[in-house]
Amino acid sequence: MTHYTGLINRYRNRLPVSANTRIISLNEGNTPLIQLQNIPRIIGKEVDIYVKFEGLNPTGSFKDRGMTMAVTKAVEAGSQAIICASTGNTSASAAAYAARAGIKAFVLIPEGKIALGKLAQTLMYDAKIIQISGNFDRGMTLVKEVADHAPVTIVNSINPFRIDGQKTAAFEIVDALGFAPDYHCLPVGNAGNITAYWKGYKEYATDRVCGNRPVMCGYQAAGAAPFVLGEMVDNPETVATAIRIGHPQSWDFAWAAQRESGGWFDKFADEDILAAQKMLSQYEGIFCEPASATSLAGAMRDIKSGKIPEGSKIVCTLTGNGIKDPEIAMMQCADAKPVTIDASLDAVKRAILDGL
Ligand code: AN7
Repeated sequence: MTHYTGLINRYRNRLPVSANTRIISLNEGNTPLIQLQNIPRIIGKEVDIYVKFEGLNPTGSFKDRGMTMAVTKAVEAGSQAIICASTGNTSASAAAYAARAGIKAFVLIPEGKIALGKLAQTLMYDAKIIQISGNFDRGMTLVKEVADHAPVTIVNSINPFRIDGQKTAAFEIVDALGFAPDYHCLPVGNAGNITAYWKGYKEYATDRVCGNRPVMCGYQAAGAAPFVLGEMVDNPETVATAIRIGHPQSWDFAWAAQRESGGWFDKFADEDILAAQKMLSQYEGIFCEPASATSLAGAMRDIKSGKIPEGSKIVCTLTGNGIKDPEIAMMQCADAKPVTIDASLDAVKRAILDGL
């Protein structure tokens, strides 16, 4: 048994690094693929649903896969600073990997629209946080402009090394199952991740590591659903702040993934997203952030309708950890406040009897 040292070392022969490259890693990747046991029964269909729990990466989201590559290559090129626009997770990840590398991270975030945990961790990693009175899309535009005028490397997913790192999630799924799933469901915001998964699955299929490729199903929040509407959205709104994005950068790549895989895009009301997040916590013991639950909301709807037929093997990516957004969780559980009792044996006994 060798010590796991991150996805670049694991998939080195499929990534653009050399023997001399200094790898900037926090041992990201190698996340669990967990088969759901109760939800298929609840929805009453014979399907195998697996979740790829990316919330167990070092900073709590899938962004770490792309960031280990992007920061490794930035450092290799001699960069002293990285920059990104973010709805929260990219900024947290960039900040952590910059800290690890000993370089500076500048992050542009929409003021008041970042989940509390993401802000807290980004502060702790000591990034230079620049809040803007505008949304992610505006931040992305500014980042692209400023990179022409300042010595900073962009680490948003327009950086192709991000996509290379993130494609390893598809490798891990195939390596774990021995085949690619029939359907791969994931939330879509800036559309880097759907691009990366499709790249990974195609690469493995081309090299005959697996014989099949999944149908790619991209799910969005109803208020931020440019792929469902077929056009950019200027004022995206959703409770799932991670995917509050109206002008996705990987527009053409995501459409190619949909077309080539025979897949589709769909959208979900905030209530449906939050209901899926609660179900996953309550019935499976898996706490993801709201945006991540969009993948399960989509899978459940399409399984129930038969669009995804019985007998299918389905993987849902859970992109981020629920602990990142404690305010949404407390809001969801507002009616389930803890009971407060006397610190006596009798009172505890009564509380247990009441709760059984
Ligand atoms: C939990 O952090 O864009 O479609 O700036 O944090 O690849 O953008 C986050 C995106 C899904 C969407 N789930 O992925 C950012 C950012 C979570 C996310 C997405 C994000 P992409």
